Amino acid sequence: MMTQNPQRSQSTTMLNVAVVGHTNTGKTSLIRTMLRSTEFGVVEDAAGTTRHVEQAIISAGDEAVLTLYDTPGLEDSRALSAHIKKLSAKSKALSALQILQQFVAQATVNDALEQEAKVIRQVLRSDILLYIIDVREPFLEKYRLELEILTQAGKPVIPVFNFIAGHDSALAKWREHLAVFHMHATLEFDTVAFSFEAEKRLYQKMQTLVEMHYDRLQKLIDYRAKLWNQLCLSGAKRVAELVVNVACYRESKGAENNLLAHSLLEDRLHDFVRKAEQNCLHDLLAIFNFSEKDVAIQKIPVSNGQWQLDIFAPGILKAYGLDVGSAAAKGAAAGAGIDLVVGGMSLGAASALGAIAGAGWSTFKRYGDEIKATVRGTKWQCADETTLQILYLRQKHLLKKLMHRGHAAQDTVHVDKADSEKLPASWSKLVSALRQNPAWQEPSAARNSNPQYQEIEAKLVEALLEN
Ligand SMILES: Nc1nc2c(ncn2[C@@H]2O[C@H](COP(=O)(O)OP(=O)(O)OP(=O)(O)O)[C@@H](O)[C@H]2O)c(=O)[nH]1
Ligand SMILES: [Mg+2]
Repeated sequence: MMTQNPQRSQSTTMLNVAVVGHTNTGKTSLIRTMLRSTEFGVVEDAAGTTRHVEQAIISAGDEAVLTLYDTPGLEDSRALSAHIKKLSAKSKALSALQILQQFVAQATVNDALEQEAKVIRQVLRSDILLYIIDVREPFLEKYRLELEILTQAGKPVIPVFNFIAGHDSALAKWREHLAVFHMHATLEFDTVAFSFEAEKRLYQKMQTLVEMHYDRLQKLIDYRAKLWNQLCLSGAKRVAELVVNVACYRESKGAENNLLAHSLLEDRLHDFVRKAEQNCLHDLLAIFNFSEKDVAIQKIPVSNGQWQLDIFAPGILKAYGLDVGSAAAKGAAAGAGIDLVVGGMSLGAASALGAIAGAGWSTFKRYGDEIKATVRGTKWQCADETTLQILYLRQKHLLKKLMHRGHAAQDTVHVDKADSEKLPASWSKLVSALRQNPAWQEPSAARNSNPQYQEIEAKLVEALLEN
């Protein structure tokens, strides 16, 4: 719980935050990532994309805490600076702030500096400025002029370094230049590579710069942290549900052993697995607020709501670093994703027969279906080990990507490549327990309150969220 600070009188009004900077530095992108929405504004790799000031509210639950103002990028800093210098030469009695006020008051529509006037107007109305920097750019004269003008407004400024991935030395240089402007409280916030920590630090910087809003910002930080944890947990639970859904799937295969019947069963199983994975993908995107539309925009390797690399495609085992020479991969069902077994998966044919011979009532109750199946010669068909492994690894990878993907990202998510994802330590045990409980395939009150099920789900979720 947050603690009230009696020493500070706290503001009850909204905090107004202007996002400013040179054109094409990622201002709109930053706001998208902060809002976790791709709906806000227009993002484009071109100067002058944002033409008007646009606003978005950030709330802690139903309490609105701050308004973010997206502003057009500053383009002609040189002309702006020259114009402002001319104004101050004319009105020597005016303070630096009054000069800016005069500039805004005099600016007209179709003025050459109309865009710049919109920015400065918003700067003057705001409590705090986020100055977005593309660190790949050298510290040119135009940036120095921009900073001079912005600081003239007398508002606290948080320089935000964008495009930082792989640009350490450029970042260090920018720090040095900003120090000359007494700006030390800088922030690294890559708008395409989201990290909750960076978001938290941004609000913490605001807290130190505008103490009046300290408590409400703290409320916001706590709220966002809770929300973030819930989001990650929901994502992991959804993937666990997929693993359960597919691992518990089984279909009895009649005694008739013709090829046609076999291939129909195979198709059914494939369809089932594909659909299950597709539903999970859809839900994960929704949980992290990436819409179906974003799938196209964000170039996730999915088309028509399906993974581009089919789960049963040749080569997928290798892509996931799974042992291609393994028995499962070499067996009759290689690439088919099918385990064809007589009796229960866990028991195997031999032990199932053994169980019939010496089974007590409790064994029969538990494995009865398998035993009866064995007697009747029924075979069960289930998704094989490798299919389950790929499902898990692929979704774990996607989950991680979505957790760290800013809503400004427009590059391709490579989820089809092997990464460093690993199976949970107790994977085989978990899977075999699931296979023995086909009734768990769909959610039910009985399943969800079953301690063994709960333990399996918890282990899957924990493994999915660990780094
Ligand atoms: N790689 C990378 N690209 C980014 C990042 N931030 C923004 N971009 C890209 O940079 C371009 C400009 O982003 P915008 O958010 O439109 O920039 P802006 O500052 O709002 O631009 P104007 O409105 O024109 O002033 C887009 O193509 C973004 O996808 C980043 O952190 N990394
Ligand atoms: Mg913009």
